[in-house]
Amino acid sequence: MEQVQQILSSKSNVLIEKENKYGAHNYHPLPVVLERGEGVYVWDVDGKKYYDFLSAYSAVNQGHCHPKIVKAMVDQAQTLTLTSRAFYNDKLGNYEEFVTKFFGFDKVLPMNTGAEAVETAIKLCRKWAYEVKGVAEHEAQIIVCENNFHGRTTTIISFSNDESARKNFGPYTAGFIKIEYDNLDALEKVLESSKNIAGFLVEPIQGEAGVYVPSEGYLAKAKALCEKHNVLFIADEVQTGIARTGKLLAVHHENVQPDILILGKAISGGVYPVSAVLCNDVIMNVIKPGQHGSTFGGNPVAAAVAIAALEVVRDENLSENAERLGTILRNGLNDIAKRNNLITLVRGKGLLNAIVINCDEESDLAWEICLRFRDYGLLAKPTHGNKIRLAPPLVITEDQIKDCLEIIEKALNDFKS
Ligand code: IF1
Repeated sequence: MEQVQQILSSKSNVLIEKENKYGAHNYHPLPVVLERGEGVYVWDVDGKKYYDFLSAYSAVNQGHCHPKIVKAMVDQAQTLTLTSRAFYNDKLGNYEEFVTKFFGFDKVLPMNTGAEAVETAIKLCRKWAYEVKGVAEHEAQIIVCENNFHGRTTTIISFSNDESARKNFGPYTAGFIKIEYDNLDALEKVLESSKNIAGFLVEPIQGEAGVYVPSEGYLAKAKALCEKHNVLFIADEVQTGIARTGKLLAVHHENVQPDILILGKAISGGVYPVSAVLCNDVIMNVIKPGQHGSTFGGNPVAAAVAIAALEVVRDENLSENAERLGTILRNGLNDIAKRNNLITLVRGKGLLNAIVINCDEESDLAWEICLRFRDYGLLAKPTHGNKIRLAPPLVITEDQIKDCLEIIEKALNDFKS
């Protein structure tokens, strides 16, 4: 390691110290303090420019501060922000029509965060099991996958197997059966073992687990198995959805239409918390007035923002861009891997990718590499120790990807033994 690591400015240090002193220590951010964003770029408090290769965990697929989305938000914020659902507002119905037609479902239930949308899907699934499928009260089971990530609520962490997400937050919510991801035999076995299975909740690509892409055909076959057993196939596309993987939804790679679709993050382009649960009437109609809701869910700002954000995805062909540039990125990374044995594996789909670094999960090498990426003008973060997620905004261009590949290779070369 010949280069001297970038020294943080005193301005950055003061702000980092403030977060450290006054904020809960529930995160360990990369030391960089951002103050502005535009498209694929963010700038720190000293004016240094970076490529954003995290995209706020795939929330800013449309690029930072997309003018059309920001305008929709500002215009609506100056007109009417919140009514609660005690009254109707003039934006919600239009958004509900737009989003259901966009994704091909009868109805939508609007929420704010990804975890809330997952909770909503779980509640819908259980209620459907009791009221439509005919499962005996309190007996419904939902199948989930090992190494899942669906959010941070008490129920959701109840079926996580990440110790740091779970430990000492019990007692946990019952009613979940965990099986190996990407294992159809395990799924079939559980489906055949009980009449009480209500749903199968799955990420089409496991993000937190390090961008783990399942075998080809897994999602389509899992959907078929669920159909055979009258079990709801619930796709958590909070991270994989909205063009990130090269299709509007990751399940579209296998022509699957889930029974329940969970969306968040990029449905607002990252400007405002918006999430959504979509399904058809036979499921959605089990929820009646007073049985579920949220003060902010479906508010006029969220509705205006989400329409604009989805229009950008469609009008700027972001799925196609993610597909094409994802291939260029992975090819480039695989070329680097041939020259530098620090990369042991490149994986991903569209612009949701990860490189696996040649070290064990406890090593801090991936963190050190991310610090070096930062020094050279690219921001990314390690996940599960030795993997680095590479997920730029989908508006990135081919020239910019090539520029980024040079940065990545230059940084990795500093660590070559
Ligand atoms: C954090 C990861 C990403 C998600 C899926 C639901 C949610 C998420 C598939 C909940 C959220 C986040 C949250 C973020 C880190 C992050 C993440 F590294 F943990 F896996 F994106 F890559 N379903 N994912 O990925 O959505 O309630 O947060 O809106 O800091 O915890 P939320």
